[in-house]
Amino acid sequence: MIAGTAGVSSSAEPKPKVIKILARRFTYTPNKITLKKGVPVVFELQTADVLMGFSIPDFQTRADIFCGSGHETMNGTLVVE
Ligand SMILES: [Cu+2]
Repeated sequence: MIAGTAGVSSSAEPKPKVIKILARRFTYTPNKITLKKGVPVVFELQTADVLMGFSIPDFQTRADIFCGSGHETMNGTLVVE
């Protein structure tokens, strides 16, 4: 019933920008991400080898999983402009 969506405006809310991040021991790709202030984002995380922890302190996002020796050097930069 596609006609049922006719009244929905696609510009009412900004569509979340999907950011794909690939993690592997001991790097993130990309490891620098630039976002625009006010634009919602969805982080899509994928791991190439082992389970990983992920944390963005400023977003109060954190999942701790120790992935091995070298874990401490796994980091990247998130820029909001
Ligand atoms: Cu790690």
